Amino acid sequence: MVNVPGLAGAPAADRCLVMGVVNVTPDSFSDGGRWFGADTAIEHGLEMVSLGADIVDVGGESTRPGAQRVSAEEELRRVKPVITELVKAGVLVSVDTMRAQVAEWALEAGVSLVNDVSGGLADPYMARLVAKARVPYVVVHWRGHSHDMYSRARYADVVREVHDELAQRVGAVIAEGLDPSMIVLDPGLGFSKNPAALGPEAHNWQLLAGLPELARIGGHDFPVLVGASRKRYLSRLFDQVDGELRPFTENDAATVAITALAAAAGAWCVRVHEVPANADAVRAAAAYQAAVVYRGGAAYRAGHRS
Ligand code: PMM
Repeated sequence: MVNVPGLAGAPAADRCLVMGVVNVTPDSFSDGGRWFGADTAIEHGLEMVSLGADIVDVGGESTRPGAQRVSAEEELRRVKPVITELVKAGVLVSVDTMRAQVAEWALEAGVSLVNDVSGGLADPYMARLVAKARVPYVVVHWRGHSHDMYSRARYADVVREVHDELAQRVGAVIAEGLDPSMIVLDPGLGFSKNPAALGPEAHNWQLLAGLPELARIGGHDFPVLVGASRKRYLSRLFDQVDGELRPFTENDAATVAITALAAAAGAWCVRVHEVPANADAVRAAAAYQAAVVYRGGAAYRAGHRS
């Protein structure tokens, strides 16, 4: 696993970290409306920490497929009280925003990380702002805003193209002053990706299978964040009832399976809605990884004895 040395206050990363999601929105597809009020959102963030979240990711703009944008003022109105109180309580907070204006306020309020689902493409001022603040920056693979993102889900080789587009973004944000050790990559599961479960169009699954390949850019292994939780491509694994996809809230067990697989593949962090089972899964994956390393050493030692 690749660490992020710039994330002050993070636990020693001998395992994949768990980022709990607080969407302060009325319409996010996975938990829309549940944490829309500031008080419930704050309570939920604190509860997630008590259940094992290492970081709490606070966002005020829904990016579900088809979503229209909200104004910067509305986004700020939603996140301000939540970020303020969580930082005050000593929580490691990240802000989930595509806007430099929102990130700037959040950095002054004490967030430890900026999570930008547009990878710096939505706002030309974002990368320079984060560079100046010297905090980690999550660069997510993105091809455009949510209102028509499925029309852009066209790939000949999804892993190669997402890798190359992320590499371009890495070059661009470094040119804006980002320290390479502060960059975290994210394949952007669900963002301009086909939710198919099988075949050449199963973009999300291929990206999960290609994590180490995605993260290696210019001979350097970047830390990877995986946001698989509850997304539509998980619902597609299960039979439809009356032509309806299974509700996203029923995808938590499948999410835990992805967490274990991603953590075993070396992911730095997983972004999830339900913390406890995922917190268990990253610990199980760490023990599994340690045993793989131990077995490798045992085989090596046995080879030297014979
Ligand atoms: N997905 C969503 C929002 N923010 N951030 C990162 N880094 N990676 C993601 O995959 C991601 C994200 C959308 O999901 P939600 O509406 O369930 O929060």
